[in-house]
Formats: sequence, C-alpha cells, structure tokens
Amino acid sequence: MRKINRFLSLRFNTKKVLLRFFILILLITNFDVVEGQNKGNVLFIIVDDLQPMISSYGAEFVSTPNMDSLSKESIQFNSAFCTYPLCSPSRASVLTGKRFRFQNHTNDEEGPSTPSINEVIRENKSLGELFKKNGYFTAALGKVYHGHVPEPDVPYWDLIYDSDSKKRSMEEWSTMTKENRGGRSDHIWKIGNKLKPAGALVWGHLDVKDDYFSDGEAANKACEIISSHKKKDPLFLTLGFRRPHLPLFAPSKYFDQLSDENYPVFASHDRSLRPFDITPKNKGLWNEGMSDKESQEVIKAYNACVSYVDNLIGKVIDELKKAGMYDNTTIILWGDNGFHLSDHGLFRKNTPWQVSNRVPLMIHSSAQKTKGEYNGVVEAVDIYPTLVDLLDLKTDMKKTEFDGKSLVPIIQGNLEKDHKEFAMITAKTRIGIVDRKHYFLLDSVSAEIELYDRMEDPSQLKNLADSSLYDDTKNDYINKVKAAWENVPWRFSKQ
Ligand SMILES: [Ca+2]
Repeated sequence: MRKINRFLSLRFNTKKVLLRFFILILLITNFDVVEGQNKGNVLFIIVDDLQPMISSYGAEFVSTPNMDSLSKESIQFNSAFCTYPLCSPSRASVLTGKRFRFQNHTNDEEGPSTPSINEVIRENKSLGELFKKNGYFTAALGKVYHGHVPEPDVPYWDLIYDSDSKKRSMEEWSTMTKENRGGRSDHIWKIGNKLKPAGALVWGHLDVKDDYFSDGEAANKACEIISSHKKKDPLFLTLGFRRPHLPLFAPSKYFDQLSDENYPVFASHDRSLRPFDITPKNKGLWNEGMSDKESQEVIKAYNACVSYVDNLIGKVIDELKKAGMYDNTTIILWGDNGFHLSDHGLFRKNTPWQVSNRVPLMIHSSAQKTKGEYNGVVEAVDIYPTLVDLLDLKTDMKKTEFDGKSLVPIIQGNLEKDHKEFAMITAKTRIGIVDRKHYFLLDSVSAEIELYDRMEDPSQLKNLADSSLYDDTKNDYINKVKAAWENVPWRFSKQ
C-alpha cells in the first residue's frame, strides 16, 4: 500500500513538475496574449508631412502653443530622421520597426522599388499586433497607415476609425472657397474635378468648425475613447492627422490668427541652383511656377494647417488630463516626413535633403528623469524598440532583430552621449547617412556625392564634395554608407 501511495505520490509530483515545466515553457516561448496588465497608456500622434514647423523647434511664423507645452514636458529630439520621405514607406517603417528595404532596381529615375505594405505587415509584427498581444485596447484613428489599415493588420485593431468627410468635402471646398483660396492656378481650377486632391498645391479656408474636416472628427473620437475609458485595459491610441499634407485647407480662424506680413521664401534666390525633379509634372519649375508672393501664401496656409492640428492636439491632451490619465500616458508626437516650403525652389517632399528627411519627434513619458532636448541623431525606427523597452512589452523579437535602438537611456536623462553613430537616409536613387556634423549622400546610379556641414549650412546650399579638401571625408563616408546599407543595387559599380 505504502509502495502504491509512494508511486501515486511520485506520479502526482511528476505531473506537477511537468505542469510547472510546461507553464514555464509557455511563459518563455509564447507571448501571444498577455491579459490585464496596465503598464500605462500610449497616445501616438502622427502628423502628415510635418517638418519641424513648431515654435519649440525655433520656427518663427507659426502658432503652436500646445505642441510647445508638450515639448516642455517631453524630450524633444532635434535631429530625428524618417526612413523614407513619403507617407507610405515612412509609416510602414515606424509601424513595424523595420527600416526601408530595397527589393530590386526597376526604375533608375524613381529609384529602387519596395515591397507592398501587405507583404511588409505579413512579414513583421506591427505596433497594433504588439500592443494587442500585450492586452491593450488598440485604436487607429484618422490617417495611421497610408490609406486604409492593411488587411493583414486589421485583426489587431479593436477600433479603426477614419471618416469619409475628406472625400465628401472636396467638391464642397472648391465651391465654398471662391475668394479664400490660392496656390498653383491650374490646380485650383482642377480641384474637385480631375486632379487628385491630395496632390493639389492649393490652399483655402472655410468658415467652418474644427470637426468639419476629418482631422477634427478623429480628435473628437480620441476624446470620446479617453473620456469613456474603463481603466481595465490600457490604451494604445494612434491618432493620425492629415494636415499639413496638401491640399492646405483649414478653418478660417487659423488663417486669421497668423500675420500676413513677412513670410519668408526660404530658398536662396540663387536660381542657378537646380530644382530637384520631384515629379515629372513639376520638372524644371522653380517653386512650381509660383511667384514669391504666391509661395508665401502657400507657406502661410501650411502654417495655418499646423496651427489647426496644434489646437486638436491640445484638445486631446486636455482630455487626458481631465480623465486623470496624463501622467500614466506615454505621448509620442511624430511627423512622418519633412516638407519643402520653397527651400531649394521646391514644394512637397521625396527629395534627399534634410528638409525632406528631418522630422519632429517628442516623447513624453513617466520614465522621464529630466525634460529637455536631444541633439544627437535618432531614427523613426527607434520608436518601436523604445515602446517595447519603456512599457516592458512582451515580444518574441530579440533585441538584435530590431532595426532601431531604444531611446529609453535618453528619456532617462542621458542627453549628451551619442545614441548612434549615424542615421540612415534615402530618397529615390540617393542613399546616405547623417551624423551630428555631416549629411552625406551617394547616388546609387550616377555615383554623384553630396556632403553638407549640418552646423554651418543647415539649408544645404553648399556641397562640400565639390572641394578636394574633403576627399578623405568623402571616402570615409562612402565606406560607411556601403557598409550600413545592405542590398543596395549600386549601379555605378557595374558601369
Ligand atoms: Ca506624409
């Protein structure tokens, strides 16, 4: 009997040990769902085509009191770079934590092609998936991806909200703004007609309330979620504003609050500097054919749209404060790419220069030991591992698998040390790197080189590569670029 009991007991203990072992294995290997851990909320604000046109970044002709206040309670990154200066690749990159990758080289003029967004999402874990599997309520409000949330990512969002008012209103805008509009005359004529509205270089203001546009509606939805939040599951709110992307339409009051005077045309007036060909239809046109006065009006309209978004950001942050959630919410403010406002005689983006690749980035976190600004280079792909690190999120990705590097040491007060040696940048056929001192580009087709001093020449009008004094520096950067960028089809080496 005793023997039997011992046997049963042994068997029982063995089962218990096995059970514990399996639980341990599950904990180590399977992070599919982790329920009910309130690690703090996240509000991730994405602003479309926002270059650092924010007072806290030194911009003079814009009113951004809410972003300025956020900056005072955040770490502001003064040298943050997107992975590619266009909506879709930049957002796909930040949402998966994976750097822009070249697939093949199909078109010399447009540069290397990239995988489709659905492929990217299938191959990687999006922020939506990461947070959903960590027990968060996940919401994608407004323009988060470029267009709709990609089909493979839809299951990971508890709420996807993007109103159709943008489309509904385009025809209304063109009839409502007969007096209060401007921009490229041929685009004005076509607005609401055949020209794709998102590409129209036009501005206009309407005497409407903030929530007439989809940006106002998305902000209202964010406030609604915050105010009705039951404190059980933490929130991962992504809130994407369409402005200041073209066309530059906003409620009239944001235009009225800005002065009409003194808007700079930012470019040097040395028109011998060639405009980069952004799209075939703009080829060779300085400021897309607009006069300085018309360009100034466009810059003012851009700034009015920034002020409109600033006001909406303030509204959502106020709602967090009212709900008592501000201190327990990590807030990230990020622009998906920069924007030319007549710099180099250009409007729009998708050029290789700093104004197109440098973006605003602020992070407000309860982990912050200090407030302040960080001047070393950081990249948009750093956001993903930062969130994993900051909120101790469970993931089966190893640290070495992230393309970016956690910014937590900076958030915790290490503002002096270099976060990384350089940021990687690219646009069309130009491949490059940027560090504290220089901005370097190598053309993958023509082998043309551009080297700019970031302190002395932030507008990037003097290419140091033209001087033999910099030959050693150039060679050093060529080697660094070739080592850093994998899979780039360097065409010139085969010529
Ligand atoms: Ca964009």
